[in-house]
This record gives sequence, C-alpha cells and structure tokens, in this order.
Amino acid sequence: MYYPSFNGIPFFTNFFAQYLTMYLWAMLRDDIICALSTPQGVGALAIVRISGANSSALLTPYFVSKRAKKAGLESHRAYFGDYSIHDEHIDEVLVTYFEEGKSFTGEESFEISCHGSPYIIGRIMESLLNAGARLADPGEYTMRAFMNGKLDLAQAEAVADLIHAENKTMHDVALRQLKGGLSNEISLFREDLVHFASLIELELDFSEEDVEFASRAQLLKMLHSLQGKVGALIDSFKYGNAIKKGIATAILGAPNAGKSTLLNALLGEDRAIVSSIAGTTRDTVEDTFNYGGLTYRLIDTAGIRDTEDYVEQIGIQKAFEQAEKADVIFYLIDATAPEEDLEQRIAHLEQSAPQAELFLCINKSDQAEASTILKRLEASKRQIFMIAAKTKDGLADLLTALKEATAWTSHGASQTIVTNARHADALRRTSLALAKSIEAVELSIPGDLLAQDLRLALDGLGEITGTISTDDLLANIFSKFCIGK
Ligand SMILES: Nc1nc2c(ncn2[C@@H]2O[C@H](COP(=O)(O)OP(=O)(O)OP(=O)(O)O)[C@@H](O)[C@H]2O)c(=O)[nH]1
Ligand SMILES: [Mg+2]
Repeated sequence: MYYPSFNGIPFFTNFFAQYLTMYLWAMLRDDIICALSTPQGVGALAIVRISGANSSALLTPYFVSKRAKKAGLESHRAYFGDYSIHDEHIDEVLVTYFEEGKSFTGEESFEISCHGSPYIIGRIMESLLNAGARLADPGEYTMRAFMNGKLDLAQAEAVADLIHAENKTMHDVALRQLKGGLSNEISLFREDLVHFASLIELELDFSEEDVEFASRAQLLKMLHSLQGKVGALIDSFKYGNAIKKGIATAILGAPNAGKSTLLNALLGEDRAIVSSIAGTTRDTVEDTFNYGGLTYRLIDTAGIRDTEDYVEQIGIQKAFEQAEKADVIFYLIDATAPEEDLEQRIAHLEQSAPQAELFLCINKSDQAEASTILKRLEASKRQIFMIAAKTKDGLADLLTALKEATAWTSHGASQTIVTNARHADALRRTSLALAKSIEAVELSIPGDLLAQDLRLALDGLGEITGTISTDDLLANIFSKFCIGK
C-alpha cells in the first residue's frame, strides 16, 4: 500500500488517494491490540495497554469498578476495581480510560495497572486475547498514532529516541523533536515550496498562453534561502549522530602503553584484558560511558608496532581505521618506554585522521619522569596530559578537556538537530533537487522540468514527516520500537 501525497497541490487524484487510504485504514482499525508496556518479569506494578475501536466492550466482562458503574467512563480518569475472569478474582487494578480522539493512538484506549506478577500479567493478557484482542506488533501504538494523525513520522521516531536516550543531550533533542521542533521547520520549508510549485503547475495548465504566475526572481530567492536552511540541517547531522551514537573516542598508542588500563579506568570496570605482555589487545574493544551529559564511545585498540604476526597486523589496521573515523583520539605514550619514532607517528596520525581532536597523553607518569618526552613533543603544539591510568591520576583533567573539546555537540541546544540517518538522507536528496531547481530557474529551463525538480524537493521533505511513506518504510521504522509502545 502507498500512502501518497501530492504535495498539497489539490488534484482530484490527491483527494481520491487520500480517501482510499483513509478507507483502508478505517478497515484495519477494526482490530483491538493489547500488550504489556512495562518490562517483562517481576515488578511492583505492570501496565497492560489496550487500543482499538470499542475496546471498552472487550474489557467489560472482566473489569468491575463501582465508580465507573455509577458515573460511567470519563476520559483521562483512573478507575479502581476488580479484574476477574469467569468469577475468578485475578487482581485489584487501576484502569485509565482514554476516549477515542483523545488518546495517544487516537483510538479508544485503556491502560490497566496491575501488580507486576508474571502470573497476573499472563492471565490478564490471555483474557484479552480470548476476548478478541490481538498482540500488538512492535511500535504499533505509535504507528496507529501516526496513521490517525496524532503524530507525524518524525515525531513518531522521536518517541523511540526518547525511550532510548542515554544522555541528557539526546533526551533534550528527542523531546524537542517529539514536540514538533523538526516537523515545524520542515512544514515551513514545504509551505514555501508548495506555494511556488502550485503556481508553476498552474502555468503548465496555461502553457499555450505563455503566462508566468510565479515570479522567477522571488522563486530563486526562496530556493537559495531554503537551500541554506536545508544545508544547515544536513550539517547538524554530524552533531546529531555523535550525540545519538556516542562521540567516537579512540585510544591509540604503542603496545603496553596502558590503553586498555585507561579504557577500564574511564568505564569503571574491567572491560578489556590488561597485562604486561605487549600485544595483549588484538581486536578493538568498545563501550560507552556518560560524562557531562554526553555519551562517549570509547574504543580500545591494538598497540601499533611493526609485527610479523598476521592477526596482530589486522588489529593494527583496525586501529588506524578507528582513528580515521574518530571524533577524538587519545594517543598514549608510555613514560617508561617512549617510541623512538614518536614524532613521526604523531605526524602520521595528524595526517590520516585530520577530523579528530588529538590528545597526547603521557601515561605511567607515576613511574617515570617525562621531561625528555615533553621536549620532544614541543613541536606538536598540542596540549599534553600527564596521566597514570592505573592510579587514575590526571584523568579528571583529561575528562574536563574532553568535554570542552566536544562542546560542539551542544551546538544545537537552541537549534534543531537531525539525529536520524533517514532524515539526513531525505534532506540530502532535497538539497540535490533544490540545486537542480535553482539551475533550472537560472537557465530558464521549461516549466515542466522545473516542476519535476520542485516535486522531488517536496518529496524529500515529505518523507521526513511521513506525508509520503510506504508500507515498507513504516514497517522498517516501527519494527525497531518496543512492543507496547
Ligand atoms: N605503573 C603504571 N602501570 C601502568 C599504568 N597503566 C598501565 N600500566 C601497566 O602497563 C601494562 C600494560 O597495560 P595495558 O593496559 O594492557 O596496555 P595496552 O596499551 O592495552 O597494551 P596492548 O594491549 O598490548 O597494546 C600493565 O601491566 C598495566 O598494569 C600506569 O598508569 N602506571
Ligand atoms: Mg590493550
């Protein structure tokens, strides 16, 4: 099934397609879904969610509440009562009722708060399934909210981001997106485009009369301005991605420099094997830690040296690959045994990983004096950190500097940030279409080709908010959600 949009241009086909979509959706909506929305296992309380037209009828045989009986159900109110199956009392529960149109999904919905016993939850779920409900698919509540126009697609995706947010920054970004931050911006972009696209389409209808409804000067101005705004959003994805996935922080250095010790010290657990044998770490070891409201993805790597060992060579190759992708590199120098070619290694790293913030750390400062190394590093003009990963000396200063160096991630505190690769991809396509539209106007290319480019730009924007979506896309997005959300 295709949920089409014709970019707000009021064609008969648009009306027909939307009517068909609504009709098909109305047919699908007939079923009632239920799911446990809290984690599986024993807990103090659990919440079972039910959504679908006429779901109150499904609950009636099981749930008895004096107040509901007396005064009837009122939306957004909780009702205390007994949950029984064929006169067998299962639990005392609290049922919250949401009227159709006023619930998260837009459908009549209930939330049953029961005691968090797997037995009770199992019995309640079983009774609902027996009464005709079906188990919700992952993300189906949010998908229904989207289909019923309660959320657009970018907002629906923000629900998943909010649930999975591991740090304050990601939480703030997801919340802003859920409240419509990104969607509003995209809608404004679309409004401008739709206005001109409709005028150009209109010109096509009068093509024989050689009229120009859309001022090309104004169109060009709007396209340039839009291109700038779309470009800014695309650029923000660099921050968004780092915020969401963690700022890639690679630890590099010679074997035995103490890289794995530093990883363990920063994580606060024995994540990687530490030993005095050079060449202990072969593969990369990765884990995240939160600091200052951000998530860092620490990557311990194999010590860099010339070796005949084939497996170790692969590990060293991987270390360089990580360096090339890193946002930050901690280059560890063993104070007790600095590399002979230290200067060349640093120069090589600066060249192969120019994108990364490079921190030079002299480790094992508890064991050796470092004045000679410091002298050798003077030429690099980089800030140098004296640390002892084993005793954790100097790590507080290192973390403070790390936070300062990655302050760019808070660039979007008051600005919309794109954190979703799908959105970034759609924006890139929009940007390409805008560039082609600009070219078309500048070269006075015929209106039908310009209209096509404008439509492509609109499609790109429409994909973000879900004005344009396909079954496959929706299935792909919502399958990543939890069951019960
Ligand atoms: N005295 C002292 N010893 C340290 C310090 N950091 C690490 N070591 C020791 O140095 C040795 C090597 O540490 P690792 O963390 O395994 O070194 P690595 O860089 O991961 O080594 P490879 O995995 O072989 O590349 C171990 O015996 C650690 O206990 C430090 O700050 N001070
Ligand atoms: Mg190691």
